[in-house]
Amino acid sequence: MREVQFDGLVGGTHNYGGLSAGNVASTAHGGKESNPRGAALQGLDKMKFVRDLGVLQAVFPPHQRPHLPTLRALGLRGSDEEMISAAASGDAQLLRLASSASAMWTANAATVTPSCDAADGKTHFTPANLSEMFHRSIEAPVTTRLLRTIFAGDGFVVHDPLPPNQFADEGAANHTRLSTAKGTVHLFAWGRAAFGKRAKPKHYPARQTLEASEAIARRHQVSAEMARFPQQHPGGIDAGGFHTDVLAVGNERFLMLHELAFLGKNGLVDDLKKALGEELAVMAVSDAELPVKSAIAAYPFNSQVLTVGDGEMCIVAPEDAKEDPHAHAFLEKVAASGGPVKKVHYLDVRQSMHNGGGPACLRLRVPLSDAERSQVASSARVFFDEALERDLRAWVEKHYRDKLVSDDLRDPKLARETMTALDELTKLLRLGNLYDFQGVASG
Ligand code: SUG
Repeated sequence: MREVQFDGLVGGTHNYGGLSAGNVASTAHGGKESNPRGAALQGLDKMKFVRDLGVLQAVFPPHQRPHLPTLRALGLRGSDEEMISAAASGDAQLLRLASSASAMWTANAATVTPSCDAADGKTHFTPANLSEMFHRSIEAPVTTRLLRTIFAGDGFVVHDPLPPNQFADEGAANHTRLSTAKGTVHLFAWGRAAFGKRAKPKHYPARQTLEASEAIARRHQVSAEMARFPQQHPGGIDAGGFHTDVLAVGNERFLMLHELAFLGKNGLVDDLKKALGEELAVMAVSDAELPVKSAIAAYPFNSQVLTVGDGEMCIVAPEDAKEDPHAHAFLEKVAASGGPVKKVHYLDVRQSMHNGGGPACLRLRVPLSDAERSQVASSARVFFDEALERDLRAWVEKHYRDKLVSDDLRDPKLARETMTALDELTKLLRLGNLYDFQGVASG
């Protein structure tokens, strides 16, 4: 088994819409100018960096934005241009909701269970319904279609997204797989219980429900011995830790976490040590050492922890974490601790960070065996080799704007530009028709 990092290509409408309550970067940057081309190139630079570490890297395409079928579903009528103009009336909220490039954060695309952990021996995917945030909920149908196109072989099961609301699901951002010689544990974390009384945050929304996490473990056939359902700390969510991966990250025999990542952290760590043995290396940090404010602003936990050879690991962190003294000191301490992580690399993904998405948000981890990987490669050109990198850079340079403010979303030419770009991209990636504007029916 080797893990493939599936990064989301940033979409041509990447903008700061201020759409995600509880995500402090999204709120703080709402209305500011964005740079879609710069954002897409930062994403490609990260993919190249990760590939050059010897890690398998692949891409998912962006979604169609503005999403005209959504505008139509919300009662707008007429030509594309007329709908865009109607959606832009007033404070243009409908247009912003339909225009977010949020599918770039593929950690929220799905939860993935490797075939070695599922009772039926298949790789399971549940596309996230993202039902807590309207602008994200509209990603689910295209994500499902995309996963079914890419993972079409017999060894894969792509489920339907869970039903919404009480089964609100945010995908792999709340899921962590840990594994040692002694065993494997899946942490299916959640922020609120839809039924029954549990602690909840006071200020910000808790997005994922316990019921959703339990349903995923069941449909993915993860045994009760392997599954754990820790709760995100309500205080962590209220500080801006809307997803688990904002305050914790794990990989194989390594876990690093902030004290406000999970409720009952100490009990959880004890339980993990029991299940996984002394091989498990845990780096937990207190709020006194790394204030949660720094963790939220600089995203040291929203890093990729990558196995780069012979069990050795490195961390790919956002550059912001180098600039924050607390976050920097903590990451460097992790690398010097004698544990599996030997080095921290800092990359600039600020265009994404300003919407609350660090390196970990930008990728979906898909562990695949050689045989499973060959089933993927035969149907689509998604593996990020040098030739694909060259083609994608040229594609971005050709189609993307380098400046976008809220008012630009009103420009019907922008919608056309993105459709032209995506039409070309589906050919380049050999994905066939994927989008509604290509004649594929919604739903
Ligand atoms: O869902 N931001 C995303 C960021 C997702 C981060 N993902 C992980 N932590 N895995 C979100 O809040 C902001 C869009 C805007 O405001 O324009 C946004 O959707």
